[in-house]
Amino acid sequence: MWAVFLARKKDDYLKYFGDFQLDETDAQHIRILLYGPINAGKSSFINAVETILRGRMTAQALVGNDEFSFTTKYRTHKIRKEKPRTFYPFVFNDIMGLETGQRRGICVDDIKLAMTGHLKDGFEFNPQSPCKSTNPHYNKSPTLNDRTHVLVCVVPADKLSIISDEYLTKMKEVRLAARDLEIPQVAILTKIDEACPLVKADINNVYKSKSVKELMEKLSVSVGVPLNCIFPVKNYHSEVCTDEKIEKLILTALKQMIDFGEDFVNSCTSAGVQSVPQTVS
Ligand SMILES: Nc1nc2c(ncn2[C@@H]2O[C@H](COP(=O)(O)OP(=O)(O)OP(=O)(O)O)[C@@H](O)[C@H]2O)c(=O)[nH]1
Ligand SMILES: [Mg+2]
Repeated sequence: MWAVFLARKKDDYLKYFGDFQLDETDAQHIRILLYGPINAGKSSFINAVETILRGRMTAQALVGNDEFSFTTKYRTHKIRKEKPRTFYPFVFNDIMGLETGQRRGICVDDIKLAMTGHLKDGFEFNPQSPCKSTNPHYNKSPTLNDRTHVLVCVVPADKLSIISDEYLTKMKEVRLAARDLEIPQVAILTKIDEACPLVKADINNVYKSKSVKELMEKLSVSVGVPLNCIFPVKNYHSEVCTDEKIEKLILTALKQMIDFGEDFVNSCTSAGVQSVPQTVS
């Protein structure tokens, strides 16, 4: 599978994304929501995609390295195209990270509200309690455009072997809610450079690395995402210039997200799904 995906050239991907348009659907863009433990590389992934598509280093999503989630607000990240005032027809939602323990990290209910389109941009996450319908950032009547079209589980490879059951339970709750909403799911395994010295030395070794393969299998079992929907990536984090080998892994993951999102938006449009369920269990 790897060989097939990665045989594509970076320029082929850039052309594909540059030309990509949604059919006549009830949504103007594909909305991709990233969730996962704190420090997993959610914000960095968004920055990496923007860096690649814009051809220069960017840092739209703020990146941290703390024991608390660095991202505290619900934000939609759009990516500008070369032509002024034009954007790619896909957007990313960045959210606070999950943490273990009660009242720490994002409330799982807020992730469900994000998936159903009930959160407005700028909502400040509060680990103590989820967004209430009286909050000014609560969207009372979300449309297909506001809801999540692809859910991405982001897990760091270097922490996967010590990830606690508590994290997995929270992640399972999100996953089951997404399943009930029929939202397609993808997982990305970040920080593969930190998990395997061979990969750190040369990112091309990702195809040969036994430990990356084992981590992907473990992730598949842990979060219930099929192996062919799990993508190992290394985000830009210490680099000061771009690297095509890193980029191809990220573009491969992005392509899958866009394909899944397009199918979902098309099927919602043909089924006439404009408004969304008010709650998910
Ligand atoms: N080595 C390595 N470091 C990474 C990678 N991705 C992200 N990082 C680093 O990991 C740290 C956390 O990254 P973020 O993107 O802020 O993670 P996050 O999931 O958004 O974290 P919160 O917003 O706090 O939940 C930063 O120091 C990043 O530079 C990666 O693929 N490899
Ligand atoms: Mg973040």
